[in-house]
Amino acid sequence: MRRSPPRRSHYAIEVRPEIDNSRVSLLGWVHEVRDLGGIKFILLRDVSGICQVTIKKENLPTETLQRLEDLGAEDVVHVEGTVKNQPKARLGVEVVGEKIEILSRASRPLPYDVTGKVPAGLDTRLDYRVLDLRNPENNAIFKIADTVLAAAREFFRMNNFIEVRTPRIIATATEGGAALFEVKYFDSKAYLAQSPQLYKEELVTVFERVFEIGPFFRAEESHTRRHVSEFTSIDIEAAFLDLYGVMEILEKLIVHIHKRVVEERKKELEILNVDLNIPELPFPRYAYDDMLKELENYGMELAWGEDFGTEHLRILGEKHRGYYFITHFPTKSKPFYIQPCEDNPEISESFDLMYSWLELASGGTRISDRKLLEKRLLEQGLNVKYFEHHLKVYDYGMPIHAGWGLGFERLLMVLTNKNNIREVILFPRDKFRLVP
Ligand code: AMO
Repeated sequence: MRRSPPRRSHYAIEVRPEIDNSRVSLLGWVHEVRDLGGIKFILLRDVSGICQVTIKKENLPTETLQRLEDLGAEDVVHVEGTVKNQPKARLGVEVVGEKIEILSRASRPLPYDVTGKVPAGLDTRLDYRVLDLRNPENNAIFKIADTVLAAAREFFRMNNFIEVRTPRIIATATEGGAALFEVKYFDSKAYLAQSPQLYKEELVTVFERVFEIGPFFRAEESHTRRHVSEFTSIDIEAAFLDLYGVMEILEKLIVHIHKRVVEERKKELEILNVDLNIPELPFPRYAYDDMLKELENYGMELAWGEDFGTEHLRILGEKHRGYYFITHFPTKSKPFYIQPCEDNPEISESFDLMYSWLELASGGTRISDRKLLEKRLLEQGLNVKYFEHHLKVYDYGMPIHAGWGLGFERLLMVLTNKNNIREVILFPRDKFRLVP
């Protein structure tokens, strides 16, 4: 019969001066171990943090002593002992261990130093990601990520959005054919979804306000610090709103997320050395044309209609440090489903949300008229036949609607002050990385 796992009485973070003299039972990993003559100093790490355990060898039976001699980093241990205030210890407290049990041994030598004392490049870190994530700084990112997702869901519920799940295996591209992953689908072929775009639009005819949080796929050829092949998108779509309505929802969501992260993840922000301020509402809004003029002032010409390249965004980001919107992009630079402005169809009811030079989200008012949508598909060289199923929905009562897609990992980069998107993805995927 298998022995039941030992019981934990406290997490490492709960070992505080207030519980001086209490008996505790701890479970976790050996973060570091030092041998100072008669005493073993162990930094014991669990999901909550790290606490110091000291074990006087003289108190231990010979058998335990022998097993303890080669205790090493990342061994899994169970410690029982008494909390003692200790001014010399980190956090002013330690556990005087009376019993220690080694539950699992890690191999020696480990290929990677979890404490971060031996610096490693990002590629090496990602090769040993599970070890890398045990470093408190790296796992702090994902505790913040957890809060961001919960805060987003909470915000959407408060604003009458319904969470939906749309297919990942699809028949037609929506965001441009180039970045599409093809998959063998029984005897034919299919694609991995680049976004929930057409489905979320169709669903506003049922639920009025929908949101989806999930992975999407782009066969990104360019190897940049902000693109990966699999990313998480936070998407909304809402009936009876235009771009301004959904921009307001987006900026309020960002503020709500900031508030929750500041409230719930103080320790993690400290570990990451991030001083997070709650941004002020409303976020500044600039038209695409204004941005072209700004670039011109910096001596950077960009032909009207062209999308901003990294070099342009870097310049704009120098001046605009926080969150801001760029609105009214040229229609030809945006996907077919974006509504052209009535008074000037060359310009569209579109926007991007930026943070400094980084694009975080894009969205806009959608075309809600079938004829216009067909025209736009043709203008973009797409085959109307492939969109027949989608176009039919427009015959069943399609209200004016708008929405956006927010790159979850890009937002995390901002919140955790990381400049490579791979740092904020547990197991990133790009052209050069498919394992681990
Ligand atoms: P777009 O293609 O601009 O718009 O994507 C929306 C947001 O998703 C993030 N993103 C990515 N993040 C990491 N790696 C990638 N390869 C990647 N591609 C996109 C970005 C981007 O701003 N359907 C529309 C949205 C809408 O209009 O509702 C769309 O997909 O943060």
